[in-house]
Amino acid sequence: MMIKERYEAAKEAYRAIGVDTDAALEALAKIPVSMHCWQGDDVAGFDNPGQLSGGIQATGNYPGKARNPEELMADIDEALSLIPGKHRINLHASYAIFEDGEFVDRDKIQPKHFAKWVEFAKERGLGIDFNPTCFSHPKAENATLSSEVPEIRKFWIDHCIACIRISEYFAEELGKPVTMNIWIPDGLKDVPGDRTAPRARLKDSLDQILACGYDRDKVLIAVESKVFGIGMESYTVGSHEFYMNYAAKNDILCLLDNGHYHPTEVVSDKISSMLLFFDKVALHVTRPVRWDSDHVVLFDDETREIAKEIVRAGSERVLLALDFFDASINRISAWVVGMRNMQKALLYALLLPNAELAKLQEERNFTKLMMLSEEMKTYPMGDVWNYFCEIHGVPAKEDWFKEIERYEAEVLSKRV
Ligand code: RNT
Ligand code: ZN
Repeated sequence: MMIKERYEAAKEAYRAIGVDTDAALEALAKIPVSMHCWQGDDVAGFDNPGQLSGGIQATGNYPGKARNPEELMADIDEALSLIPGKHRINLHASYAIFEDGEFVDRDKIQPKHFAKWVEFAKERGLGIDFNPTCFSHPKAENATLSSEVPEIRKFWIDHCIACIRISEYFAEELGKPVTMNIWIPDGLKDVPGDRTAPRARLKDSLDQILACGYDRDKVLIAVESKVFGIGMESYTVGSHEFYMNYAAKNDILCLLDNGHYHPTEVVSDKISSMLLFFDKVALHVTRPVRWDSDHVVLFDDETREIAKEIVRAGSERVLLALDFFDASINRISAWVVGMRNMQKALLYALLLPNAELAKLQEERNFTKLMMLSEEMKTYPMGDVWNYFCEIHGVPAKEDWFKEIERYEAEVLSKRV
C-alpha cells in the first residue's frame, strides 16, 4: 500500500473516535521547533578555542563534527532537509562569526558578527532564537552574573546587554520575535557559607540587564534554572524558585529544561501551573539519563506528556526548543532523530481524543480514561506521520537515513 492509501485508512480509524487527522496535520505544520545549533559541534562555538565549561559536558568522539561556520551551516541544512515543516534555529553568542584575524570579546559583540546567520536564516525562511554564552570563557571560571568580583559581573552584564541588541537585530531583520534565554552555570561544589549573597547579586545583574531598554514585542527574555551542574553539585545560584519568582515579578519568561529538575520531578506537570500565571512558557526539551546528560530526545513517555500539555494549552503559548548534545553518534542523525521525535510526540498528542479524555476525567470515569488512553497507543499514528513527511517533501519512515550515510561517506568522513 502506498503512503497515501495507508493515510486514508488511518484517517478512517481516527475518525471513528472523533479525531480529525487532516486538522492534526495542519496544526503540526504550524508548530515550529527551535533547533539548537550546538548539537553540530559539541557546544564548541567559534569564538574561543578553550574547553567546554560550566558543568555541562558533551561525551563521545564520533568523527565529523563541524569545525567552522561553513561546516556547521552545511550540517544544519542537511538536518533540516530531513525534518518536515518550517522551524527556527537557536544560536549561542559563542557562534559569532568574525572577519579573518578579528577577535571581539563577548562584552563587545555586535549584530554584524551575526550577519551571516541572518543571511542563512533569511534564505531558508527560518526564525532565530538566541542565548548569551556565560560559559567556556576565561572570565567564567568561577562565576558570571553572580560573581563577587565587580569587573567580572560587569563583563557578563555587558555581554547579556550586547546579546539583547543582537536579538533585536534578528527580530528586525527576520520580522519575527526572538526568544533570548539566559542560562548561567554559577554554583558551588560544596556546602555554601552564604546562599543569599550570590543570589542577590544575580538579581541585581538581571535588573541591570532588563533596564537597558529593549522592545518587549521583539525580544522575549527567558531565564533558565538548574538543579546542579558537574562540579556544582551542592548549590546553583539560578535555582527554579529564584527564576520563577524573578520572571513573574519582572514579566519575563521562565524557561523549563526537563533535564534540570530532580529525577522524579517532571516538566510535563509544571506547564499547566506556569500557564495559569504566565502568558507563555519556554521549554528546552532534552533527555536526562540519571543526570542532566542531554541525550537525544526520544519518542518516550515524558516527551509525549510534554507534547500533550503543549497541544492542550495551545501551542502558541509554548516556545519550544530542543537542547541536547551527543558526540557519540552521527551528530546530524542526532538532530534529525530528536527533531522528528519531538514532532511525532506533538502529532501523537494532536491525534488524541483530548476533549473526550478531559470529559472522562470530569466524570471521574477513570476506568474508561485509562482504557482509551492505552488503546490510543496502538492507533496507526505512523501512517499519519509518514503522510506528513510526504506532503512536506522529506523522506518518510527510516528512509531518511540513507542520506545520512551518504553525507557521512562523502562529507563528514573527509573532516580529518
Ligand atoms: C545547560 C543548559 C543550557 C545549555 C545550552 C548550551 O545545562 O541546559 O541551556 O545546555 O544553552
Ligand atoms: Zn537547557
